Amino acid sequence: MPLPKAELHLHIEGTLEPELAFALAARNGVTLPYADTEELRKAYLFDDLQSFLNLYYELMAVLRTEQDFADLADAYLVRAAAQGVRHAEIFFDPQAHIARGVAMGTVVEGLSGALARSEETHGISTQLIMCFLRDESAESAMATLEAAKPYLDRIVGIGLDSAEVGHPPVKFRAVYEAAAALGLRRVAHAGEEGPPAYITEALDVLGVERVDHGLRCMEDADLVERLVRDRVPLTLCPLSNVRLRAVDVLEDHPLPAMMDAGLLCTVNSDDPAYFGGYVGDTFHAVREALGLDQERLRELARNSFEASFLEHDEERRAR
Ligand code: ES4
Ligand code: ZN
Repeated sequence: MPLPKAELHLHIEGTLEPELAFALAARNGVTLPYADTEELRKAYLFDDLQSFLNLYYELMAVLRTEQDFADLADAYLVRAAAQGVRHAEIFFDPQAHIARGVAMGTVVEGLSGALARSEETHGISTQLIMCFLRDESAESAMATLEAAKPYLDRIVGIGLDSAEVGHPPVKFRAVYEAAAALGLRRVAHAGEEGPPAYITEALDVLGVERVDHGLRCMEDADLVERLVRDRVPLTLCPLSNVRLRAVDVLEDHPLPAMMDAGLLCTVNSDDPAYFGGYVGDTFHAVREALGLDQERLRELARNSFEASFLEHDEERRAR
């Protein structure tokens, strides 16, 4: 039995497996620039975040209808259930779909339709977190929040993703303020490729209650002290860090040092179709590569519930 866990850093578009991509391409009459799944898999060699994002956005062309988004979410939930996931807080990137002519409503109705059946079918409670693309403008983010207003009953919070360097958190101050006023929870990717100052800024300017990645906090001792003191959760994604070359090899990942420092670390899969594993696979990989013992793995699983948006009684039921 895999450890019960919550997954807090998962881009639903990053769960698009090659087989489903080709099936949806056929269903929608979309031509992909790859002959077959084997050729597509050969493209999964990345130099950095941007080289991954190029493929990630390209493959989204196959997602067109409500049913496509529901099928995508269902496929993820089946895999997540098998890996011990009891609760999932799921990112989606509406701007990447709206830019292709797919309406906000199509995306949210499709995803939320599948998620509404998840507790019963898969034993997984879920939340949706809407992310803004930080390499798009602040105005576009604000328009996206506006477009989401009819659907806020199905969106627990907002996040910030895509190309980090050159797009500091402060660029999104206004939209985070507007989201807070609407009662939305706030998280942001920071310190994946960007500097530790982006983590500090996400806390101070955007008011985030959880930091996605946060890997590079280790370069700033004062920041580490603050994150430990305030028990700010970090949603680490070790397999992603290796594939996107933020760390050379998994054996060099700072996760053990981060746990030793007292940081509230969680382990997540990010874009599991692209980075070689779902969250249970990730637990297995860090155990093998970093020599984490069972107690440490249990601590990571416990942390995932503490860091989640579940209330305490829901949290107890989930684990
Ligand atoms: C992402 Cl690994 C990562 N970083 C930033 N943005 C993303 N969107 C999807 N995966
Ligand atoms: Zn991510």
